[in-house]
Amino acid sequence: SASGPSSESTPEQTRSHSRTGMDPDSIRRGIVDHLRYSIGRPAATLRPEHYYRALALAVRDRMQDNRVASTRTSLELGHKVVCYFSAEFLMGPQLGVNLLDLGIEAAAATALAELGQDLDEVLACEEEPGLGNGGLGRLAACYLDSLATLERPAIGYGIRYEYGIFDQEIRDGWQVEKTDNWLVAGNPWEIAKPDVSYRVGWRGYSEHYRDAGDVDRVRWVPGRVLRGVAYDTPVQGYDVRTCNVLTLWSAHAVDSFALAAFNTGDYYKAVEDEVNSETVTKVLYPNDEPEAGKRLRLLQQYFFVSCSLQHILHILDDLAGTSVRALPERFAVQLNDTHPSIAVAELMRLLVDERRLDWDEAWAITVATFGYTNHTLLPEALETWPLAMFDESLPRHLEIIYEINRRFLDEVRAAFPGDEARLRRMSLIGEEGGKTVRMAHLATVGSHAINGVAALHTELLEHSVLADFYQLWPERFGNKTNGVTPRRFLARANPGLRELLDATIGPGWLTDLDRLRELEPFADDPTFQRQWREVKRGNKARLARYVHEHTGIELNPDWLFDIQVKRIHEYKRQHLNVLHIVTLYHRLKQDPDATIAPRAFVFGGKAAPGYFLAKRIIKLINAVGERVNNDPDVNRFLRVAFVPNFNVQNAELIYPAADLSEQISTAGKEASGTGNMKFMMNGALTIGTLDGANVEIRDEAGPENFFLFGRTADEVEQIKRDGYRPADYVDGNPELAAVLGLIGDGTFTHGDTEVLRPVVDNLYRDDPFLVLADYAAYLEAQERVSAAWADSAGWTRMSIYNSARSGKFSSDRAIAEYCDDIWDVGPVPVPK
Ligand code: Z16
Repeated sequence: SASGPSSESTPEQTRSHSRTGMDPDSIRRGIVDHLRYSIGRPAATLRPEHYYRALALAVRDRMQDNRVASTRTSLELGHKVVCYFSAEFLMGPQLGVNLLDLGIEAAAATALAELGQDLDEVLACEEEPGLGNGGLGRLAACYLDSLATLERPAIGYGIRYEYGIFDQEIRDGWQVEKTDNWLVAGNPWEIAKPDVSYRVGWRGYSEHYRDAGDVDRVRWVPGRVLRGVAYDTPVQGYDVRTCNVLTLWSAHAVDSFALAAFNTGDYYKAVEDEVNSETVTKVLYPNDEPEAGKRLRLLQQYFFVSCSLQHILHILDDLAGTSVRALPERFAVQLNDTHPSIAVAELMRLLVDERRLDWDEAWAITVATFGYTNHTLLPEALETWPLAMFDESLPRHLEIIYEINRRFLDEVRAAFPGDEARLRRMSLIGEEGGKTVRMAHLATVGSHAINGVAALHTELLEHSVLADFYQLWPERFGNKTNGVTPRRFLARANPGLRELLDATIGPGWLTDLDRLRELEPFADDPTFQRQWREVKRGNKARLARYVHEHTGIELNPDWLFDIQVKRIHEYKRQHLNVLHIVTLYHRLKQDPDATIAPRAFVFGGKAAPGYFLAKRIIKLINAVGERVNNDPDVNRFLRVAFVPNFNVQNAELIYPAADLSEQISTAGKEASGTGNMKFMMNGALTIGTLDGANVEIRDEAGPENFFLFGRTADEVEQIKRDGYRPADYVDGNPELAAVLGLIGDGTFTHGDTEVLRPVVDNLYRDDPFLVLADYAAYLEAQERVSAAWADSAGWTRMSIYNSARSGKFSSDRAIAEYCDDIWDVGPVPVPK
């Protein structure tokens, strides 16, 4: 029934709608009901975390109404559904954004107040689902938000890790990892679907047989079988009825009754199987760039991909009269990096072995269904699997990959006759140093659309890593510059700015971020400038409180806040930032009369537990910080804080507090970056290289509102080709020599000359990411920053321009492009 008045609703609907009303009274009743029926504790023992759970459940009920309406609309009307396959979804806290999306922040605050509770205190009780490492996982979460807000039917498919990304503690300046037991207190957002369950095999062998029609066929006889169970989390769009879903799969043993039939009475064997099976979804691998060859990781990938594809085919079967041949008309499947790329072989197996389609038809369906997004050019990050291990785990899939490869290489041979070197380069099987399966090649060959995540990245992809494929199929390649959701990273994270924007240009900007351009006429208005600075100062004071509480370090909100938060990685060059700090320290110590514009340097980020140098870089930051913060000669001008456990929750405090955003990766190494966009929206200026999306950020903001420095990607390659000798840069720069000397001589480590030695030695001898080659240019750019900061009105104007021109970096723009160019999915309004 249509969008008519409530008189059209059935009695059940009327009742359910009044139970899930959006006014403070209904919400209060929802909370009280859940306190009683879902939580069930004596009133006297209720604490804020119980109110959190009760409110979350009441909010989930309201989203569930929208979810039911959304599914009904898209299934009945036969719309195409986007399926986003990702091994990571870094969703972050859910309550705040869900209240925003439903338009019930004020109503919920009122309802809680009537129950004697404070909304902020209740919000702080949420344990965030950290089911991702960094950019890629958070991008997937932003895209789910935009898909729902743009009213596109979509399902996110992934893994329900029992342990997400580890919690980071800092002890004596070192990173210590703690397991992230995020499910202990229960997860009010998910709905277990024990009836949505699929079997997933592995190991075993494949065999030929003749089917009833006497046709020769192949089937896989797995040696082991697992069971995947779906857990659904609703994903509400902003100010719309559309509510999509994130389906995460959890691994279990197959039905123990079935097992008992073969192995009578072996109860303990069944329990042991359950324990072994559950390890598949036990823990997220904590590397933001993959660690080669871990069998369990391959199994995780195959497990969630197989469950998801079986689920999709099952939905298709349930649509009366819809043949599996209609798959690409009804579903678009996007592969978020190579992690889910085994889907290409699995879909072929399902179509050819199980649905008995012929190869050519199955292949056409497969290629029309998949799109592949590449997120990295770093050669060590391109996933490959040792052939022997792959064969043992997924023997039938390897056969299918060989057949895909045979036909593919024929196509290459026809297009480039006699080019044996090209065939070797393009093969799905790598031959160098032991045979491997090349997952990026599988994803590319199996997709009708391949994209990079920023203009520069796509350009480099087309001319380096995937150049041969680009030459074969140029029309399949395209760019989709990343974006981030303004709902979480502006409206939620920066309530002061949200209010100022609403008051200045009206509320439309939140779903049409280009409208922030309407701020430009106010950029030099003294009243508006004063309001802008007040908002920023409030955000800096809020972060300073958080930093003090978590580190004991005091930061002055009147200082320039210079912030670098992201995973710790050599290519991101946190150590270049530290070289700048030590340079300032050195200058202040050398000249007692020197003064500089005071700055607070804030760092945050996790190092992969096995990444030796990244962990030393964390120690370096903390060691320099300890010395700087406690030395009265310098702590009047400099402070350094490392925020422990950078995650989505504290990110929301950090981005809005930045004056300066550090985006200083070696050009050509950061595929896009998305933190850079979050800073820009919140009015930070960027100091950065021409890398990833920085290039487009500078284009949008205007070069006069961006502090550019450093070698270009081409220059980086040239320097490496010519034989880079970092020591030459030290010999030619006495200040740099002194700075490295201070780090190596124990100045920051109570006389210990060993702790930081690996960092210094690596820079001096090897410096794979050209830290020393860019050092002088970086210092010069930082001097431009200090000069600009001295002119407060000028800085404020630049800050306003950065926000005003950040519209392109909304994930709404990115998702609209994916929908138009790759998925062919339009809006499906769900009647209110
Ligand atoms: C990841 O977060 C990224 C790339 C990758 O191969 C694996 C992981 Cl887990 C990041 C890129 O490093 C970053 O530049 C980009 O902005 C982000 O993916 C989203 O595209």
